[in-house]
Amino acid sequence: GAIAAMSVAGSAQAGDKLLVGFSQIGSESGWRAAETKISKIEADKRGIDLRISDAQQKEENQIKAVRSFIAQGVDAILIAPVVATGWETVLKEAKDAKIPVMLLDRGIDVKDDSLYLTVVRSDAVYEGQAAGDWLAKATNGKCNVVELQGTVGASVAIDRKKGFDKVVGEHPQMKIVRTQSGDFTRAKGKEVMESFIKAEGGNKNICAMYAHNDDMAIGGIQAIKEAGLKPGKDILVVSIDGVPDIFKAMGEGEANATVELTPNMAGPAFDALIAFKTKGVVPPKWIKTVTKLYEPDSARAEYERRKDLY
Ligand code: GYE
Repeated sequence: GAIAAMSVAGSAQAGDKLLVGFSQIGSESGWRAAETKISKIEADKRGIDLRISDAQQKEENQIKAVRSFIAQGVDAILIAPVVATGWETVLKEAKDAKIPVMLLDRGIDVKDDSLYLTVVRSDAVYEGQAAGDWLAKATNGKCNVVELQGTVGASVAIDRKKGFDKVVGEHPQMKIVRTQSGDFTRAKGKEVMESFIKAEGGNKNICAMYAHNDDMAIGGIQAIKEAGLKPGKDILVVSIDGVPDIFKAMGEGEANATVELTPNMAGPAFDALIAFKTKGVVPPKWIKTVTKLYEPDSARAEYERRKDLY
């Protein structure tokens, strides 16, 4: 409340700190690990006491964590929602306890959007579209694509598919020949890509691999290599996140483009929370972060810029 807000303004006294609980999804990707790391740094910068709970990819664990944060009487709750549905009940509990909830990096489907204060996330439909536009341009709109989808039911997987599908729909000779979830992990990305290559008997019918995140792309690159093919050449590689390892792969000619989104979602959330608590400023419902596509020309420099941050 008001006392906590004062400490944020600078009159630091033990016990006055804002206490924030963060239900994090897990550590499925390099992007996720970076987000967790940066959340701690951003909390420290603002004198916020941040408690992070790792849900290991399970919504039921997130619901338990939220209930535990409510019981602890935290000043606010951050949730990176693993899937979009199933949040109404627990968010109602937080609302009844007058604890503001802020969503990070993924959206949710709820009828009543007063169940959360704001969501800080990028535009994932745009990301899918940017990846698709890049590929359409690189292939003159003629390409058979295999798609590695993110976690089933995650807003980012749904949206990154939607954006990409839109571009495919605009190009009669662009087609998604196979699509499956690789759950945003390297290991599953590799497994799924192996099965795609096997099913297609090599790369005859595959022009490109589109992965909903870089980690799955990196797993997929490994599968392409093990099949005796050249990633980035025999099969083009386009993905989303902008983690150091994909810039490395691009520098080595094994990946062709990545669509970067910032892993600093907590910083803007904390700023909005402080403004809300101290001045009653109601944030916009969606705090949109910036997205940018990178190609191999800048890969080495971009790798250097990021390698210590992640
Ligand atoms: O792109 C992926 C992670 O929700 C934006 O989740 C996030 C996504 C990110 O596992 O790597």
